[in-house]
Amino acid sequence: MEIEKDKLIWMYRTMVRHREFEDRVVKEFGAGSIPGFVHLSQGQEAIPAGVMAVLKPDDYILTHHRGHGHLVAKGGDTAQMMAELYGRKTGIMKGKGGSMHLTDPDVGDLGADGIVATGLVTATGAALSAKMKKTGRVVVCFFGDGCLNTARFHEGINLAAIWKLPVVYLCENNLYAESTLITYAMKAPIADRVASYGIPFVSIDGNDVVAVYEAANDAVAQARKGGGPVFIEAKTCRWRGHFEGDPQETYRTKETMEECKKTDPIKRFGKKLIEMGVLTAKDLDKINQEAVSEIDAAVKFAAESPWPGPEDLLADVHA
Ligand SMILES: Cc1ncc(C[n+]2csc(CCOP(=O)(O)OP(=O)(O)O)c2C)c(N)n1
Ligand SMILES: [Mg+2]
Repeated sequence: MEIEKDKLIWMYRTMVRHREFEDRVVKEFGAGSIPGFVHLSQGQEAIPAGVMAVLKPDDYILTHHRGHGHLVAKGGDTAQMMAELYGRKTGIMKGKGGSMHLTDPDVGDLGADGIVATGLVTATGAALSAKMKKTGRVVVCFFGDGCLNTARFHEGINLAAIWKLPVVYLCENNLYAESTLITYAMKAPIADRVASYGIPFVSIDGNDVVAVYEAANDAVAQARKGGGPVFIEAKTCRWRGHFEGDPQETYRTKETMEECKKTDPIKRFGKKLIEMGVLTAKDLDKINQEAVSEIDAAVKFAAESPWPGPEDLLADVHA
């Protein structure tokens, strides 16, 4: 499949911005500037970049606790996102949601959720609304392998399948749910489980942004033309602990983690772009530098922003 040059460059830049945002979060969290829990997705950058390169601005996504990259790729403002992680009033959710609940309906991100697998039912609802209102929108639901054994997985996908809703289920299979290896939690292959819902299943290398783009392109096209849901398994690797501070040594070895880092989707795609003659090494450096400047500015904005005041306590609270 031929992918336009601008799109290839956009995907590279998006992965780099995602990585830079999170690398900086590691530092700021370590320095004590970011409160609460933080879950990072370094190593998984090809998935949001490849999918979002296919979606239209008003298509919807649902994400999860590891959702920084999805919002970066969907068009979220990194300064407001960083301010949200800092818990500041200027944050994308006025400092009340934090890292696990980044949501920005203005760019079509209907929300992340700290409750595992919530997005699977919300996405089905969003897709039902798109179908009933004939908006032509497609919904992509990002979720982890840890959601495969929840009731919401069954309820969400089954309903979308029988009603032929315009939704793509994108399983980011990084092999772990916290410390639990997928082979411990699940006996049947994912493909068999999906087959029981009667919808198409495709499994791809989720660290290859072009493979992600191509799979998403086919799935979104099928959903948009009324063909119903598609399930994509994107195999990937979580570079850091389940949460920042997770020591990991009780459930995976140093060697496993080293192996995992060999799959760097950004290095791999950068090399490919140079080979294809799309960009030079100098161009890649420039993109990296621009991302560093963007995130520097985001951190400065967050650090200088005010905290919410007592007057904000009951605002946006509904009874
Ligand atoms: C309903 C529910 N059960 C348990 C948890 C605790 N928990 C948080 S993340 C997580 C694992 C999620 O794994 P996965 O879906 O594979 O996503 P990943 O963290 O690998 O990105 C669990 C069990 C939770 N947040 N919500
Ligand atoms: Mg997982």
